[in-house]
Order: sequence, then C-alpha cells, then structure tokens
Amino acid sequence: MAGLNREIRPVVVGALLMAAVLTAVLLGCMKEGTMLDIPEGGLIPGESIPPIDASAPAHTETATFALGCFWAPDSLFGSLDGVVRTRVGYAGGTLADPTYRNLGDHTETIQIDYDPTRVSYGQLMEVFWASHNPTTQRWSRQYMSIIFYHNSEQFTLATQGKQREEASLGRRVYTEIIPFSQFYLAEDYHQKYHLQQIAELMEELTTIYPNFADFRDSTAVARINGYVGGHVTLEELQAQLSSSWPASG
Ligand code: MHO
Repeated sequence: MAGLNREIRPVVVGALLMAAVLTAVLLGCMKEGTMLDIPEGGLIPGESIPPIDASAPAHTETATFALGCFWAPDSLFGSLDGVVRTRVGYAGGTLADPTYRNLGDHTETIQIDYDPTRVSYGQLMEVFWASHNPTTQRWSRQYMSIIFYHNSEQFTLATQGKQREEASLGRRVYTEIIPFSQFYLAEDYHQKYHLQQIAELMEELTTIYPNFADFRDSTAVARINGYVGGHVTLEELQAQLSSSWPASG
C-alpha cells in the first residue's frame, strides 16, 4: 500500500475492513448452516407427500405429558419411530379456552399419538423421565411436570414409574399423575416451533402441506422437527421419511 497516494489509502483500508466484516458475518452464518444440513433439492424429494404420510397405522393410542416449555418435547417425541403425530397445547386447568397470553391455571402440555405396535407407553414414559427434572418444585402451573393418564394401564405405569424415579434419584418427585380431561391446542406458531424458525424448510413444507392443520399433524413434519431439534442425523431422517406404516394385519 506504500505506493498509494493519501486520498486512495483510506478508501482501500475501508474496503478491506468491510471485506473482513462481511467474511466474518458469512462464516458465522455458514457455521450455523453446517449444523443443519439441508440437501440441495430439499428434504422431501419431488415435493410430494412422503411415504411416511401416505400410509397410516391401523390403530393409535394417545399419551399426554407436561414437562416444561413444550417446544423441546415437541421435537424430541416427534423424532421417535412409532410416534404418529405430536401437538402442543394446554391442559390440567379450569379456565375455558386458554391461550398462551391467558393461560389461567393450565400447563404447557404435549399430546402424542403413537402406534402401540411400534413404540410402547412405557418407552414414551422413559423418554419423559429422561428429558426433564421432576425433582424441583414448580412455582408456576405453566411449567409443571404432569402425566395425564388416559386409562388404568397408563395410570399404573405412571405410578410405578414415579416410584422408580423417586427410589433411583433418592429425592421427592413432584410429577403429578392426573386423569386426562381436556386438551386445548396451542396457537399455530407454537406447533413444531423449532422447525418454524427455519425459513428454508418452511418454504418447502408449506408447498407440500398448504393447510396448517395438515402440516401440524403430519408424521413427516414431526420427524423433520426432530431433525431440527438435533435428535436424528440427516441419514436417519431420510430413512424415516421414506419408510411407511406396515399395512394392518
Ligand atoms: N418464553 C420462553 C419459553 C417459551 S415456552 C413456549 C422462551 O422464550 O424460551 O413457554
């Protein structure tokens, strides 16, 4: 730069600085991008309903859990083979028609429809215990630890599981075990929340599922949300999307 005259030098220095800043910003973006690998042609080739959504299990059962903010369990449970759909919402309280801004005494809750021939209630409960800390007293109903049982079998498994947790942790477990009564769906922006933050994937998925209810209830979308949450690799996700539910026997 020694040969440059005084007028040009600041311009060159400015340009170099700008290039350095731009490179840093781009590298930062790339670093984020490399954590979520999205193939060139998108996650669902051909932009049509993938096999996992083109078939359905003969029979499903429902598990309803509360374990803190519902965004993370939505992607965790959605990533599991055998889970057909996940929905987040509010349950356990008395206020009619709660909303996120007016929750009343309700708790953030996830509802999981599953194929009992592929995953058991006991296995879902293992994931429930392993993915939150039930030994802390919650001061707000919004983030309680609750198992809402749908039948006596679930009640027995929940009660036994809680006793086992208390014995192995050697501490009081605050999880409530209460009969399921009503589940109020949360607002659309809470459904598959982690996935909804990825514009590139949302663009692809809203083409395939233009109706929000179809997007929310799709098994493929639950699995993709699981991928965004870091629970499966890209290869595992692709295998999940192209598998189909076995025909009923
Ligand atoms: N407000 C918290 C939790 C949201 S969760 C739906 C956050 O922004 O992470 O309660």
